[in-house]
Order: sequence, then C-alpha cells, then structure tokens
Amino acid sequence: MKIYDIIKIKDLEIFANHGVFPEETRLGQKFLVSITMYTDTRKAGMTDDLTASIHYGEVSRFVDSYLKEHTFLLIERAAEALARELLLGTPHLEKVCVEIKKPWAPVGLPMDTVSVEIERAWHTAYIALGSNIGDKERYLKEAVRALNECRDSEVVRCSKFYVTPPYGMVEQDDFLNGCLELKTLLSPEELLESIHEIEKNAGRERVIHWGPRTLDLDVLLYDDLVLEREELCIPHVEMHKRKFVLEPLHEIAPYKRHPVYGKTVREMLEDCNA
Ligand code: PH2
Ligand code: MG
Ligand code: MG
Repeated sequence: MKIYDIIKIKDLEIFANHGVFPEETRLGQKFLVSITMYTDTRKAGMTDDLTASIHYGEVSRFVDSYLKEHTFLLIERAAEALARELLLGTPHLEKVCVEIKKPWAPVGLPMDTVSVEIERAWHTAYIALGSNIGDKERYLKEAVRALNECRDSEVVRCSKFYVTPPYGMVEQDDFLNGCLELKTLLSPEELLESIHEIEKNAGRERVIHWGPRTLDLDVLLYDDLVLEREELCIPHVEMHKRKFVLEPLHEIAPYKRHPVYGKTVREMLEDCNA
C-alpha cells in the first residue's frame, strides 16, 4: 500500500448557483468546499521547491472559478465534475477527496449543513490486446490510439506485438498479441464499456466463443482489485495460464504481482507451459 501525504483546503466559501430548485439557480447560495489532496510531499519537504508539490492557492482559485462558471442540479454532480477536473489538471495529484456542504439548503428545518463527500483517484489497469483477422497490426495500433484518446485514460506503456499460435480453438489463423498499461479515471465497469465500444468499432462480431476476431481487448488487472461478477472478472480468470498474455505483460510489468495467486508476472510466465 502506498503512503500518501495530504494537502488540505478546508471550507472554502463560494457563492454559486447549483441546485434542483429554480430559486437556487436564480438567486445562488453559499457552498463550503473542502479538498483533500493525496500526494507525495517528500521532495518538496526536502528541497523547499513548490513545483515539486501542489500549489493550494492555485487549486483554491480553480475551485472557486469552476463552481462559479458551471451550474449543476446536484452537489453530487458538482463534486464529481470538480474531482475529475482536479485529477486531470493537477500535476502530482494521485487521489482527491471533495466535500461540498450547503449550509443554506432549502430544507425548511433547522440543520447545520447538508453535504456530499467523494473520493476519486487515478487507477492502473493492464489490458491485453489480440487480433487474428485482416490487418492485425492496424487493429492493435488503432486500439492503442483509441484507448489513449479518451481524456480519462492515458496509455503509459505498451509492449511489442507478438505473433502467437492460437490457444484453445486451434483451427484458426495465428494471433497478434500485446499488452498495455493504462492510467485511468474510469471505474472497471466504465472501462469494460469503453473497450467494448472500441471492439465494436473494429468490426468485432461475437459469433464463435474463442473464435477468430478482428480485435479482442481484455482487462487483466485493475490496481489490486479482485472483482467477481457475471459480466466482469478481475483479475482475468485465465491470464496466469496463457503465454500469449504473460509474455507481452512481462515485457512491461515483470514484477507486478497477481492479487490472488501472489505470484509476479515473471513467476507466472516461468510456470506457464501453454
Ligand atoms: N484469444 C483467445 C483464444 N485463443 N490464442 C492466442 N494465441 N491469442 C489470443 O489472443 C487468443 C487465443 C480468446 O480470447
Ligand atoms: Mg480474450
Ligand atoms: Mg475478450
């Protein structure tokens, strides 16, 4: 587990126009916004260099203008949009907690504040790529480009592409396989949805299970998450058995450890004979 230091802005007072009721968007009201930023302050702490840390003054001014320039119905939406903008636009920020309080919420009962508080962060996912129909290299390159294009994701590292014999159903053409590391703000479900969209755009048709395909994208790992759902299992249930996955993954993340089996990618590759 990573150790995070914290830089905190508490109860920044902002007059803005968020709310479900027309009076709220018309008249405006007071919001109190707290931002907890998770980062590593060690370098700034040792050198006195502000550029190695996060400038809380700049963040405060950004939060103030962002919440004044936009109008949201829900404080949930305001917090979500603000957390995303902060993570996208603030160097060294790995995780953020955003709390928005509404002391004057039109509830009509005595209360101190109502509020929402959310935590959002950058995640690291590993994705396997495969193709065995048509211009395989073009399908894989296009998938890398498409994954990188979305503002919420960035391709950090990508392996070479490997020609591999078909595993499982063998009466089909050789595959071209690769792996990439993705830095993303998307949840596992959203990531799955976005890779399905990219597969669909590559003309993927789901005809035969394990059959030939223009493009196959599989989420192998997502942080150290273990998720067992009908539509999505993470880690990918077969990854440790497949050389066509482990070989390219080893190229970019040899020491990444499988969160269930406890083995590194290098160990899994050594133990794999498929
Ligand atoms: N994908 C499969 C089944 N078999 N074999 C290779 N070599 N490469 C693949 O990507 C592959 C496979 C199902 O996803
Ligand atoms: Mg697959
Ligand atoms: Mg798949």
